[in-house]
Amino acid sequence: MPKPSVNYGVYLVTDSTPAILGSRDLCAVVEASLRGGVTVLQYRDKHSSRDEAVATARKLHAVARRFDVPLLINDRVDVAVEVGCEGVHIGQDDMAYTEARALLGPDKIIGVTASSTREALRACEAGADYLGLGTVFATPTKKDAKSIIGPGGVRAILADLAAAGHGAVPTVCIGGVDASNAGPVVAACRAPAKALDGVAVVSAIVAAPDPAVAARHLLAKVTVAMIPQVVRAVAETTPLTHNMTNLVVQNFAANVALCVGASPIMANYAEEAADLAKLGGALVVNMGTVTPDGLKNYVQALQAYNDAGRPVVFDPVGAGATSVRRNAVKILLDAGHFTVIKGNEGEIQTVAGASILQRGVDSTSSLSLAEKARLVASLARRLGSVILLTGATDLLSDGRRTLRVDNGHPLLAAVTGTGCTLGTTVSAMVAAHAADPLLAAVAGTVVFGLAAEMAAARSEVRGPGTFVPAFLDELYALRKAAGDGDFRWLTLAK
Ligand code: 3NM
Ligand code: MG
Repeated sequence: MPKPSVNYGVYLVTDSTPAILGSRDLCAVVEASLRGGVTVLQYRDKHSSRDEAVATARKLHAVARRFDVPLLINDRVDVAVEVGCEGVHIGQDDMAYTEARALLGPDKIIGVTASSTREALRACEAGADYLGLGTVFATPTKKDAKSIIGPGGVRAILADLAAAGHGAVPTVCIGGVDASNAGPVVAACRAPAKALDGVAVVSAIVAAPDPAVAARHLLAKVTVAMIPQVVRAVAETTPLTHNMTNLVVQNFAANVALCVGASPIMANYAEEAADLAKLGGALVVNMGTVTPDGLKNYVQALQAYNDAGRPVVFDPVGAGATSVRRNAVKILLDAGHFTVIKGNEGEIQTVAGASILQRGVDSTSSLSLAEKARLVASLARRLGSVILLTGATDLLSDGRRTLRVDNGHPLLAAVTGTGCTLGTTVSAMVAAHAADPLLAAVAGTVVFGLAAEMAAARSEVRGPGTFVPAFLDELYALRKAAGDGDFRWLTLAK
């Protein structure tokens, strides 16, 4: 079995002591946190007997597997071996990395705590799969913490790792992080060439009155704080966005792609797709103005990008408007896999199999926010895609993590093709940050909505006509700011 790929975004470390856990059941707390969006789990228990630890670890492993989240064990390598979970986390005073690796074999994850550049480099050279950097802030959870290094200390280690060629080793920070400071901490821990991959917390979730809500808040803060990394990756890599899109928006979509820093190609002839898919970009299949020929081309291009392992964004424009389009959705869903599916409520309901009748391509809304959240999460699980349901509030889910975005402006709805160009924007982000398509889709959605808000606020913008050029300018300005390492604009995000 290959090493599982891990999303380090919201990393929960457990604590079974009464001071943190109270009288609650650890498995119940962990299950709630997983519902809230925890992405990786570490069982940390310094007090239980070996038998108790093995029994608890087995239970936690069963819970974590239901959420497809890896379980790591703190320190007690023998427990991890016995339980057969995904790996361990070792501190500087625990078993040596090489010994742990010998016991676990090559396919398990081994994370190492580091408080200094020296410790971090040594762990990377030994082959650590990720690093836990800290202690960031003094915390009652770990009273014997040796060194409080602050965000500045974390940033310095990250810079040194990048300079030493270890920029690809994932990192989280730990110690005193919670939803109230996670955003600023992630921002402050960013070195020019290396950012954090997530934050690790104990009490922010385990001691919270509602661990699911706490995890959801933390996930939202961490995700927003990681958006600049994605925007910057687009600015730095200029990914190809191959649009097979409708004839209404081709010019607008190409300009939006350029403004966000991508390289657009508007190629509707699928014979080109196999060559284009090799260029490291992403494909947009936008089925507005669909024709029989067009549909055949979408299928062929989708399969070419699937074969190349490159992302595909599906925009089922007007999916519920006609039987032709409903049928096209079925054909496309059967033909291959989409990384992201983006649509308004009627379109997403149609993708989910509901037979609703949309009036043209317009958006209508009948579901509550909670119903929309359930719809995107269940559809995401079923299709293995990120679902982005657009509206005044946008909802996004990869089936495990569900997030809302409230950026945007009513003028977006007064201009044709803005929804389609959001699909193009998302494709650029997913191309540049394929490792986490949900984060990439959130980044595209936030940047798009933020640019609209900033454009609408400009004095020369009096309506849809003056909005469009201002919107393009603001998208361009956001990308330039991210490329220059100026992330202050994110404080504008709601
Ligand atoms: N390790 P809280 S700090 C388990 O610095 C642990 O290596 C640390 O708890 C380190 O999120 C810590 O409640 C406790 O502050 C973090
Ligand atoms: Mg330890």
